[in-house]
Order: sequence, then C-alpha cells, then structure tokens
Amino acid sequence: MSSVCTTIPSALSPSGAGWYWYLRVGAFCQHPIVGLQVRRTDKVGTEAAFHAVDEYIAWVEHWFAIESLKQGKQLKKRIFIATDDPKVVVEAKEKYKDYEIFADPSIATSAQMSSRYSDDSLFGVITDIRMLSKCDYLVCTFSSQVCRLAYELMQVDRGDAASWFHSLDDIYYYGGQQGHEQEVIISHTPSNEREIELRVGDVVGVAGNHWDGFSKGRNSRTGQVGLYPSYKVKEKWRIVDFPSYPNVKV
Ligand SMILES: Nc1nc2c(ncn2[C@@H]2O[C@H](COP(=O)(O)OP(=O)(O)OP(=O)(O)O)[C@@H](O)[C@H]2O)c(=O)[nH]1
Ligand SMILES: [Mg+2]
Repeated sequence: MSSVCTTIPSALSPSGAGWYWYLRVGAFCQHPIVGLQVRRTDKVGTEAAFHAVDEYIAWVEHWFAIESLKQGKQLKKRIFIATDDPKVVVEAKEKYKDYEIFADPSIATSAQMSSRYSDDSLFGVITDIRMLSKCDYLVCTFSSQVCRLAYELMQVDRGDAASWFHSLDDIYYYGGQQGHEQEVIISHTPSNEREIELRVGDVVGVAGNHWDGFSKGRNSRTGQVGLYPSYKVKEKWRIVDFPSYPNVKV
C-alpha cells in the first residue's frame, strides 16, 4: 500500500512485526487526509441504504474547502478509502483525477462475502479501521460498526474528535448503549401527520437524524413517534461521577 510512509519496511505485511508496530504508531506521511469508509455488499438494502461515491466526495470537497481557508493555502486533496467493495476504489480513481487516492484493492477484495472469513481479510479490516482512525476527518456511514470503531479509536488518539466526521446515515451510537435522549427547548406544533408535537421540557428518545433539518424520535410524554425539527431539542446528558481515588498516590 502506498499510503504509508515509505520508511516503514513491509509495514502492512501481517506476518511481519512491522504490521503490529504500524498499527500502534503508523500514520500517513502527508496530512491532511480524509478517510472514507464505503460499506457495501451484505449491508446495502438490509441494514442500510446505498450511498454513491459522489455523496462521500461532496463532503470531502466541503472539508477541504474549509480546511484550505483555515490554513490559508490550497490543500492537495488526499483521501484514504476503506471498503468491502473493490469497485468503489476503481470508480473513485476514474472520476476524481485531481485527488491523491490511497486504498488497498487486495484488502477490499478479501473483504467481500466469499473471502471475508479468512485471516487475510481479518488483518485487512483491522488495518483499514486503524488507518481510518489516523485520518484527519472521516466520511462514512455510522450504520457500520467498522466506521464507528475507527471514530472511537480517533477519540482515544485525539481526546475529542466530535467534529471530525460526517456520517451519511446514522448518528453515533454505541451498540447496546442506554437510550439516547434529548430535551425539548422550543415547542413544536406538527405541520403534517409525519411530525410530532413537542412541549418545552419534553424528553424525546432520538432514533436518527434525517439530515434535512428533522430528526425522528419518540416523545416519552405522549408516546408519539415521528419527525421534529432537530434544532428544537438539546442533548439530555447523563452526568455521572467518576471515582477519583483520592487515596492513591501518583
Ligand atoms: N477491509 C474492510 N472490510 C470491511 C469494511 N467494511 C466491512 N468490511 C467487512 O465486513 C465485515 C462486517 O462484518 P459484520 O459481522 O457484519 O460486522 P459488524 O460489526 O456488523 O459491521 P457492520 O456490518 O459494518 O456494521 C467485516 O468484518 C469485514 O470483513 C472495510 O471498510 N474494510
Ligand atoms: Mg454487520
């Protein structure tokens, strides 16, 4: 794979110690780089909707435009693609000639349904997840655990990566987490039968952001399920005390 520093010898060979070293500290030589995870095969039409490569790139364009302004210079557009569909890499390379695109087609090939349960494929997905986590920004679908895990690792590395991603579908969740609740700050009168009523102080269990200004959820006061304007609620944080172990000397 050409995406890693050339000074790392055989870094991505699963048999070599370099691979483990790479997973711990390895990174892209040149930044910034945006990571795309394009989840296809078994996921599409069962657990998630299809999203075209162009949809991901629209957000990459957006990110580089803002980042170029912030840095005061035109940045080279670099992306790393992780996917279970090698056609995605071919399409991206054909369409986006002005991009520098890093991807390992052999990893994507091994991730397909027929070869997924092999050691090579396992090494491949671990590598992809780690590399995604080392990118400066992620564009992916949070319906996939693969991307959510990359984002979680990003959090470990950076402290707070909350604004370092764009999900084309789900909002972030941790599988098995407690209900995600929001508190109403502005009342809402439904303007059609798909929307629900909100009163200030109501608690809504959010099921997802529809990325058109509306979220879907359940109002725990009325039991109604439906759409509401996302800006009319705020997060209802559960704040817990962490033990501070005052007796432990450091
Ligand atoms: N290399 C690679 N493999 C992937 C990628 N996305 C999905 N896969 C493959 O797809 C598998 C997903 O397996 P599942 O058992 O469905 O795992 P899951 O935790 O439900 O993950 P999602 O279905 O993505 O939410 C992974 O184990 C990989 O084999 C990717 O971006 N890169
Ligand atoms: Mg799955």
